[in-house]
Formats: sequence, structure tokens, C-alpha cells
Amino acid sequence: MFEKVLIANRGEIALRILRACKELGISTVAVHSTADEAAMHVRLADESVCIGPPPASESYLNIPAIISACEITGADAVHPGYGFLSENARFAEILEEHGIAFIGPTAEHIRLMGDKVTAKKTAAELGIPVVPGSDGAVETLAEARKVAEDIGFPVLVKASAGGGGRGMKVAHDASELEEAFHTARSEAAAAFGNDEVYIEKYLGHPRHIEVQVFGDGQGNAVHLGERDCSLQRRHQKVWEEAPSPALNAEQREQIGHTVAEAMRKLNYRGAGTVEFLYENGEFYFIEMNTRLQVEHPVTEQVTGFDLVQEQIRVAAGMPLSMRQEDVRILGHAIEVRINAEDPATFTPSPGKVTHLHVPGGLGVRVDSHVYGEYVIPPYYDSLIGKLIVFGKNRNECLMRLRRALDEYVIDGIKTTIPLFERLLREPDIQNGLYDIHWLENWLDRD
Ligand code: MV4
Repeated sequence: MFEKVLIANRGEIALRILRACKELGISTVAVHSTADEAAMHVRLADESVCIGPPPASESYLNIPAIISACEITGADAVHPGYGFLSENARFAEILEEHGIAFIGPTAEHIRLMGDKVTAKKTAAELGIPVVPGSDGAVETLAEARKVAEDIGFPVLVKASAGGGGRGMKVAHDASELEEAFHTARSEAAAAFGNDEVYIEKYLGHPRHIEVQVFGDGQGNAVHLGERDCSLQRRHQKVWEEAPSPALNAEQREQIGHTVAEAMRKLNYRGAGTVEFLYENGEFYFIEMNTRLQVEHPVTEQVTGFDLVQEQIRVAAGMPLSMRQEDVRILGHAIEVRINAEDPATFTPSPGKVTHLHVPGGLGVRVDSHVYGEYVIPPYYDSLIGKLIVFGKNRNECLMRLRRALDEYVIDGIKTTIPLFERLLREPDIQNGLYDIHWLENWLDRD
């Protein structure tokens, strides 16, 4: 097992990783920018190293500074958290070249899934159902026309290097294809320096359902059920839950089994999330994330496994600690993202938290780095905490979420808490009847 882990991240996820390390008896190194000198992850770590000025490009994304911090402190592994360097294959390779373990998949698996065309091709070969569309990249408008005629309109032109919704254009009919094709290409070139695009059938009202998987790179892989992350605004998840209100146990077992089998064939190591669109009872693969996700706690609450400890163990060469038959989905969990944002306009609201009271009690978990009098810096994302509630069933969760939100006090800044109080009054939310467009449509209503 590792003796010392460096956490190449900040905020709530840095705390989450610190906690896992401490419970495994591993020493911790925090890294921070000059804007994060007073941050909780720096206070809670055994050691800390300043790696640069506030902009992430010069600190949390600064590979030479992070390698230096490993060498100065003698860390034998790095946990990247999510965002920043977590899906940077080059970073994983450089660490390996320095004899430092990357707590995540191999560089090859990161690279494979980072290119959406290769990821989709791989998924299809491994028996995962994919969205009907072009067989790989589409080079010319003529080729795009042929694919679209074959699968039928509407179609979506997507960037190979994309993800998170960037470089995507819908063509509702043949007359819109030329513009969609060229716009997607030039946007992809500008955003990613890679103009490769592919084409898919456009699904009009799917849910976003993602399957949590784990492999040990020693031929073992399991699934830990799914999360429903359909409630999003501008590709930012707002509310996530497990299990999905749309699935029954048989559907869960079937898609989970398919994905776990695929991960065994890949000999995947570490945590992974296989993302699907789900419409009319069918699953369609869209992407795979080769990292720990923000919303991992809902899976932890319904399975009882510590996903971060599991990541560390398999990165250290240990086999998976569970077999598929050890995984049971018990009860229900909902996570809401507490952002330092205006709940109506979503404009960032950094600044000093003048007063803080955090909810607690049975079935309530708060993952947050914020403390009383903490000043939220303006340089990073606006996530200041995650409220996770769990209970015997979804209804108990909803009651508990209402109660916990009512207890939460965060003064001095604006937060998304009032948004969740409003959402809980909506019958569609109460009944779990929402797709990927529900939230934006609801926000547009008033
Ligand atoms: C789609 C789609 C409809 N049909 N693909 C958006 C981000 C990227 N991860 C994939 N995305 C979508 N791909 C096909 N063939 C609709 C979306 C989409 C979406 C997906 C998940 C969650 C929220 C979304 C919001 C808008 C569009």
C-alpha cells in the first residue's frame, strides 16, 4: 500500500480524498494555489506545498509544479480527483516515468475514452449498445448526407474531441445538415484544435443514466448500479440520484452486467462511469469517464462501498475488494449541488461566508470544504458543497432533503439552496418524471 499520497486538487473533493487516505493509514500532501492558502484541504493534510498563482493553468494544472511537489515530499502516488488533470493521459504517463503511481486508469485507457469516436467504436465492439450513427468519423458533407439518409433525421453532429456538450449541432432535416456539419467542424477546430466529427441519431427526450464500474486491472470488474443525472443546466449537473426512478431491478442488472463484462474484456483498472442516454426502454452509450465523479456519493450511500478507498487500493495493485454478488443496492440517495451562485440567474457569487450552519441527523451527508468566515475565491468552479440524503425509499429521501435544506444556513453569499426548495414542490420531481430537458424548460417558464 502507498505510504504517502499527494492530492492534486482542491475544494470538497480534496477533503473527500484526504478522508479516504486517513482511514487507510496513508499520509497526505495537499497542493494549493496562493488563493487557497486558507483552504480546508491545506489545513487537514499532513503536509502542503504551494504550487503557483491563482489561475488553475498555473497551479492545479501545472504538471512540473505537481511533480516537484511529489519529489520534495516523497509522495508515492497522486490522486487527481475530478476535473483538472484527472483525465490527462500525458499526466498519468509523466507520473509513471517518475516512478509515482497515478490513482486512476492506465494512460492508454484514458486516451482511448478521451476520443469519442474511438470510445464509441470500442464500446460497440465490447457489446455495449450505442446510438445509431456513422461508423467512425465523417470527413465530407456527402458522407454526412449519406449517413443521415440511412439513419433518418433528426441527427446530431458531434465533435470527436468534445464532451460536456461542446461542439454539438442538431440537424432536424436535410436542409439543416450542411450548416450543422460545417458549424460543428469549425467549433470543434476552435475549441479542441481537432475538427473531426461524427454523426448520431438525435434522441429527443432521453434521460441521462450512468453506470458506475470498477476494475482492478487483474481481470476483475463489477458494476455498482446507476445514477440518474438528467437534471442538468447547460451541461452542469444539478441533482443526481441512485437508483434511477426510471429503471426496475431487471433493467439495472442487465445494463450493469453488460457494462461490467465489457470492463473485464478491457481489463480496466480503477473507477469508471459509462454514460448512457435512456429513451423508450433502451440504453444508448454516449461516453465513458475514466475518473471519480462529483456525484459518486449517491452510489456510496446505496452500496456501502467507499469508492475512493477502492480507487487507492486497486492503484496500489490490490484486487477488487468486492465480487458482483457482494454488491446490493439498498434504499435511495439524492445529491444536490450547493453552488455559490444566484439561484435565479446562476451568476457566480464568491465572497465571505459570514455564518454557516450545516444540516445533519439520520440519512444526511454533507461533503464540503466550507467553514464559517471562509472566503470563496473567484477563480475556480462554484461548487461549495454537496448535500446527500439517503433513506429507505425515494419518498423518504425527498422528505429528508426538504428537512435538510431547511436546516442549512449559508450567509454572506448567494447559493442554489432556494432552487432546490422550489424544485421539491414540483409534482414531476416528486414523481421522478423528468428527462434531460426538464430543468431548462422549467427554468424558462418563469
Ligand atoms: C446526445 C443527445 C441526443 N441524442 N446524443 C450532451 C453532452 C454529451 N455528453 C452528450 N449530449 C447529448 N448527446 C444524441 N444522439 C443529447 C445530449 C444532451 C444531453 C445529454 C445528457 C445530459 C444533458 C444533455 C443536455 C442536452 C443534450
